Amino acid sequence: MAAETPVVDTRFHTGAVETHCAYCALQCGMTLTVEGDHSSVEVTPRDFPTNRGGLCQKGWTAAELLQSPRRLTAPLMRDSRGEALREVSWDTALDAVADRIRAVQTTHGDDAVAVFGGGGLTNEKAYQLGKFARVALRTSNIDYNGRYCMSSAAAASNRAFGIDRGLPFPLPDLAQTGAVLLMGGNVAETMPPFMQYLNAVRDAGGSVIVADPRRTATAEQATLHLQPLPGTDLALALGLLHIAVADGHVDRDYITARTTGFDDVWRVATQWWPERAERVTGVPVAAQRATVRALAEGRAGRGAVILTARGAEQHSKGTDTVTALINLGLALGLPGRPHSGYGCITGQGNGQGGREHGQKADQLPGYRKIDDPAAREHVARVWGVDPDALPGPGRSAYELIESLGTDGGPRMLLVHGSNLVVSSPRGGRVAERLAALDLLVVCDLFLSETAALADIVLPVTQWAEEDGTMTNLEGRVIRRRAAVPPPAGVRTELEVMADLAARLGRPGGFSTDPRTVFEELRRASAGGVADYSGITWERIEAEDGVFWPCPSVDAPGQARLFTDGTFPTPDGRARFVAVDHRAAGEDIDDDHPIYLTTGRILQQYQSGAQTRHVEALRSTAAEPYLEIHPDLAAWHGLRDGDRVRIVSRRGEALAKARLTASIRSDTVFMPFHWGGEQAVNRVTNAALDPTSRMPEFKVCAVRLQRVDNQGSLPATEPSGTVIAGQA
Ligand SMILES: Nc1nc2c(c(=O)[nH]1)N[C@H]1C(S)=C(S)[C@@H](COP(=O)(O)OP(=O)(O)OC[C@H]3O[C@@H](n4cnc5c(=O)[nH]c(N)nc54)[C@H](O)[C@@H]3O)O[C@H]1N2
Ligand SMILES: Nc1nc2c(c(=O)[nH]1)N[C@H]1C(S)=C(S)[C@@H](COP(=O)(O)OP(=O)(O)OC[C@H]3O[C@@H](n4cnc5c(=O)[nH]c(N)nc54)[C@H](O)[C@@H]3O)O[C@H]1N2
Ligand code: SF4
Ligand SMILES: [Mo]
Repeated sequence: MAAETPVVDTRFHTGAVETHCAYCALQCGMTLTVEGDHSSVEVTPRDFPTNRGGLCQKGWTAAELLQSPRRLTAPLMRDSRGEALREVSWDTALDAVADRIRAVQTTHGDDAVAVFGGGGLTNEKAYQLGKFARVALRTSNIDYNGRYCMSSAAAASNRAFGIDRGLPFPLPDLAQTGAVLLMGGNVAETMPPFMQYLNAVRDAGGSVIVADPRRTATAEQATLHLQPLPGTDLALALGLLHIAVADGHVDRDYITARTTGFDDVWRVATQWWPERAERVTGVPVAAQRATVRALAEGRAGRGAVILTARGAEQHSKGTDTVTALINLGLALGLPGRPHSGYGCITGQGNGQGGREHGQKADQLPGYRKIDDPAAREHVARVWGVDPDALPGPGRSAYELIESLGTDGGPRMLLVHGSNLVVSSPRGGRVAERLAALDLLVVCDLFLSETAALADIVLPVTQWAEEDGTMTNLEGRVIRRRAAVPPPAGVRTELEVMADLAARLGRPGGFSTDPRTVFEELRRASAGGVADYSGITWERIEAEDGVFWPCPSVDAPGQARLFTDGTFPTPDGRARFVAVDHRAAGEDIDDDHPIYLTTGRILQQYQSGAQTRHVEALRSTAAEPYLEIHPDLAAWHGLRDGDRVRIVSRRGEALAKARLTASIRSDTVFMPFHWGGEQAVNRVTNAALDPTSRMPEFKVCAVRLQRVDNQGSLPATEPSGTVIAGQA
């Protein structure tokens, strides 16, 4: 089966290849040592500025992804739902996809074909996917999983600073600061090598303050742990600003010289006296005061930094929460000072670059807005098309999913780099919408839960099988290098897009060479906020990565933002934006009396589609648990290890109870790395942030039921799916 010879890059480096990890935004530097026949690949950490020789367990074991027997190596197809997927040739699969695109668009219009991308794709693939959607498919309906990730922080940063880059400085600067307030991040599990920078602050006598409803491994190592109720960070931020003003810590000169809008912000914060903030958040007044004092002392010395991660951001008020924290930072005069400012810890490997080059519904390359006529003109010229032919803004990720198969909604979906049936909120509804499609096409490495639902599955190259660039959490553009050839039968997504565009007879030029695509990306991004035009692959290699914005090949990229005292806004000033606290999308009641929050554990990555195939990770984290306070457990008659059903107004999930006094007694926590009945997203709430369209992954109301049946949870992986044609 699948007899054609794949088009593979033959320029594979042999021996030791310097590259970066397969997974998260820290993009730890590692060397892959490849045996001559590519039969074994060894990982060793490199001394790169983000990891300085450190790796987490996922990084150490990442090479297992390259040799997994469960890797997809041939296109799969079925003619009707209910039939098993069978192996087919690339020509059969691509002809079928192109035929259906044509048929669906003829009947239902161009927008009836939709695309869902991913923040793990290289810059080249993300850029090409945005272009493919607008030029080859002519659809406005493209969005991606970054909408679930950093969209709230992105919206807030753009609103305040006119630019959205994860960190405003290289990560090692963080170690030099005097105080860090980390709101809703558990980096000890999500980016372990990051901890060295926080611990350096603490060990030098500075303050590290972590706000999390759980006393996480990160909070354990902090100097102060604030333990707010999920969904109340906005009230906490307002309370902190109130104290900053009342106790005389704000920087009046900075506010006058560099910002606008403080008075409106203060009018709201006057209402948030510390006792009121304590009542809403549960954070004692003394701890609030200590937090503000620590930030003010840090500023007076080496500096102070406010960081947010998903705990504060993944809410229906995530944008306003981040805004309130930026307001606090501006009032203290932090952005632009040495080792100071606001930063968002981005998430996926290319979470930063993935949101700059056009796979977002409202965006064109270079972080341009798709409804800006000048932006359309510029990008259309690079693409060789008429600006009027470019579609306008499309639907955001979850709204796109909700619209699938509805009247006027898309009839066909192409997925590139997301296991969205596991990772989207309100999973039951998501599965229903996917089932209503005429055709679901998934490009993946593995038969993920989403791929298992597809009509056509296309096996694509991964990580160490391809060349390209990624943009890490610092805004540093780095090189991903091909170390091993892909298995026979696998193609790159650049090839898939080129093949489909050719079959559709659509213009624009879709190169299959990542470097050629990067050269085009440079031109397309030139003059945009995220300007990559001065970045070349050679510079990246020579300079340990290049920071954007980088508009000139003759000048360094801008590693540190705002240091000249101005901001990339029309008047050069940062903008305070007045926001007030509001309740979460849903509150507890008699039927659903407990708060549920969700997140990550060390050993698993995202939907688990990759890490559940790595034996060392799978064996140490085989199934989800529900973190629950012993008092709450006693109330439910639950003992450690008992099976428990988590029930919300939308659905239910299964986990094993893990009793721990480290979590608030009104809140339970469950990681989201598993599918089927073990998917916590069957329970979560799809309430969206009105600005960023971020779903509320981090708080909803549930009740718990003890399940009598003990032992392991039922297996949920699609590994049992029998594929016709495979032994
Ligand atoms: N091991 C591992 N590492 C990863 C990933 C992974 O899946 N696994 N994914 C990567 C990606 S894409 C991302 S986005 C990052 C995410 O990195 P993090 O943001 O660090 O990860 P989370 O576990 O989602 O959330 C962090 C913390 O928020 C807390 N929290 C929950 N609700 C609230 C709240 O209302 N307020 C506050 N203040 N805190 C709250 C949770 O208890 C949790 O400890 O991790 C990256 N790294
Ligand atoms: N309850 C809850 N839900 C959440 C979150 C939460 O905190 N709580 N966090 C949200 C966040 S921050 C994120 S980022 C999302 C992530 O959730 P997903 O979007 O599901 O991310 P992954 O599980 O990483 O899925 C990536 C898929 O792409 C495949 N893949 C890897 N590389 C490539 C490639 O180059 N090309 C292609 N085509 N495929 C590739 C992988 O095998 C995998 O199947 O989950 C969100 N969902
Ligand atoms: S912290 Fe992130 S980039 Fe580093 S080894 Fe772990 S998963 Fe890979
Ligand atoms: Mo993420």
